[in-house]
Amino acid sequence: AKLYQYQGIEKGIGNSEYSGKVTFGTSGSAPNFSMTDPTRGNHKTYDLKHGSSGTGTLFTDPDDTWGDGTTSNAQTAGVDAAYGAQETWDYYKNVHGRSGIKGDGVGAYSRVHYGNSYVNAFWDDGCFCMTYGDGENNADPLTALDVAGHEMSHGVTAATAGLNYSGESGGLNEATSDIFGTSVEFYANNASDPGDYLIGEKININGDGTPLRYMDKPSKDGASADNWSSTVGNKDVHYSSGVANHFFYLLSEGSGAKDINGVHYDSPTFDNLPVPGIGRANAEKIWFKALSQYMSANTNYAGARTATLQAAADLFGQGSATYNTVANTWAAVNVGS
Ligand code: ASN
Ligand code: ZN
Ligand code: CA
Repeated sequence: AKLYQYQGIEKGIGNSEYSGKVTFGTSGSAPNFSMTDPTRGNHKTYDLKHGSSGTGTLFTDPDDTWGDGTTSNAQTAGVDAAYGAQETWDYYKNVHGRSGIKGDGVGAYSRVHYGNSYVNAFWDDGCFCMTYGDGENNADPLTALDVAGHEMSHGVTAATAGLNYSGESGGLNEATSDIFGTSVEFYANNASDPGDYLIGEKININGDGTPLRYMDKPSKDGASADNWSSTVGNKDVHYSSGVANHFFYLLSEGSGAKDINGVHYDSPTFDNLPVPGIGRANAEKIWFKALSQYMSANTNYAGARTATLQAAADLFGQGSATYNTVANTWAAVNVGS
């Protein structure tokens, strides 16, 4: 057996742009391999070759070694997208016991090289697929791990709470994608892209290397809300998400200054009272249970508070220290009872 085969399951070797050298699920045999992952719902990765419709062309390769780590090789963005889908699948399966986006073992698919200088990525429930542009001047594809986890998590939200994509529920929808995109990044434990509470830190989306969003203090992006107010639902959903992103950071790590994987955070609280944090793993469990069992299409921030408290009661007991910290952390972002 080849070194990169395990019990007959093909493993491609990928030279990604953002995650270094990776192994990922592929199919076939020499000289006809394809970017189809039989162990994860047959997720497939396609090359749109700058088109903007249809599925494009399934990536194929003669020797199962893909990409060269640069954008001049069209396969490279495919490697990042396939690896991101793989790690996101494994995260939901191994951490939350969910097999695929709908929990039915069915894989989505990914499309890369969408359009020309397209600076976005998106999930589309209609095609049950995610799509990635190549960024400004086609120089920085939006295929980093946290972006892939973010987009695929829109599929999970659609299949569970179904949070409407406007107002406060829209902010919760966006935050859920940032929360689980970040969780996937930590889960993957990739040396080239270690976990952080920043969104889009690898894709140079602002042209100066700064991230797209900051969970410890969302207002650092110049537009996101740190705390709830009665008008927060009027903001774009990528900014009203700040309240829940801030909640998740505080619930995971606690307030104040902290360094994690070489990144400095300094998270304030609305009332200036400190909160301790319960650890990211517990925060993820609470958010996932709240999303999949207690939130629905019109859940607002007050409803998210109730949903996470119900989840915390199920997991840790009503009135437990963890339960009380969830309540205090909502107060720390100005969401009260
Ligand atoms: N990348 C964006 C997102 O996933 C696309 C959008 O605005 N829906 O939120
Ligand atoms: Zn989103
Ligand atoms: Ca990140």
